[in-house]
Amino acid sequence: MHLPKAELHLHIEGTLEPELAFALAERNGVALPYATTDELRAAYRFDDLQSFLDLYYALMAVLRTEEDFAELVDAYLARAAAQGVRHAEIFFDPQAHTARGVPIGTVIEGLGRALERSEETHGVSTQLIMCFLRDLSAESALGTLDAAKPYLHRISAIGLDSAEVGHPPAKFREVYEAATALGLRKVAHAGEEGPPEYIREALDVLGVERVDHGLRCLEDPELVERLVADRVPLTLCPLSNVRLRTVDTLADHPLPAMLAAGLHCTVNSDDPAYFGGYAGDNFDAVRDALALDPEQLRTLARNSFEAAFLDHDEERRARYLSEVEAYAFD
Ligand code: ES4
Ligand code: ZN
Repeated sequence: MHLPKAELHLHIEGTLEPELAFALAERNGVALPYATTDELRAAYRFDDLQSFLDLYYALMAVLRTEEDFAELVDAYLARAAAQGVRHAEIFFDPQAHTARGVPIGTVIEGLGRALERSEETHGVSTQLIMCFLRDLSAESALGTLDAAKPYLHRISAIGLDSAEVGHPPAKFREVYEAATALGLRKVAHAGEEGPPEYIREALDVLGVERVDHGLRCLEDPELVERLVADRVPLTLCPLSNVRLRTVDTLADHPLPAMLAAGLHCTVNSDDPAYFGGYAGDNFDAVRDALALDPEQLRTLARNSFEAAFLDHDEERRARYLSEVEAYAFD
């Protein structure tokens, strides 16, 4: 729980807890199809990625103003800091907001306002990763990238998320080329529900530097060999995999086998308000269900800082890494 760690796979919209959702709904005059927070929580039972996404997009309707986005970030950072997170690279889904008539500037300035005081307020360094919804068109993604141009100083990377199957990475080749030209780093969700081929495409066609999830690489031994050889970080999300039924139970999660294979695994929370826990909760859960020993946990924490986009601040990375090495498990 308190082991220093970097969170590298976190959708800020997925940190919207029922209590905040109801408070924002009231403040903004948005009607929710649930009477109480308990009733809403009871709806958090998912069959697959799409059944989750349906609720995730519906509940975002309560996010309308800069202040809403800033409050969302502040609430997340407080929880993350309490669970040992020292650095967070945070996804957001601009198209999920602009489609509802919320301007992209409202989203980014609201998030940015809370993020710029995060080190001071929470002791967490942060970056922002702008994700494109892969079930929308490449043109929509290009338009979003264009609309984000006045705010690029706040954004370090782009990502690709939402419904994976049927929307292969190659669909977004042009978008990733344009982002590269703008000096942005690149990640993408691949191999969560989609086949190993999507992971190859994300690497070969999009040039991603980390793979978000990447779980299904295990079906392709040659791909595993390549990911190990190239030390490509995978941002795994164990509790998410259980809730979205990618794995049957946490005890069945292949994380130990992936570590043993030499894959550069990290443990993250994905959508913690929906999936039963934040970064530290994910660490505790895999420790308990998979009997990970302290050195395996330390490796996961070390991996998270090694995979972080901290190339412009290697001193900071070294400081975080030395905190990991100095950590005493009790
Ligand atoms: C997501 Cl778990 C997951 N997968 C793909 N897209 C997402 N957006 C938010 N959570
Ligand atoms: Zn995700």
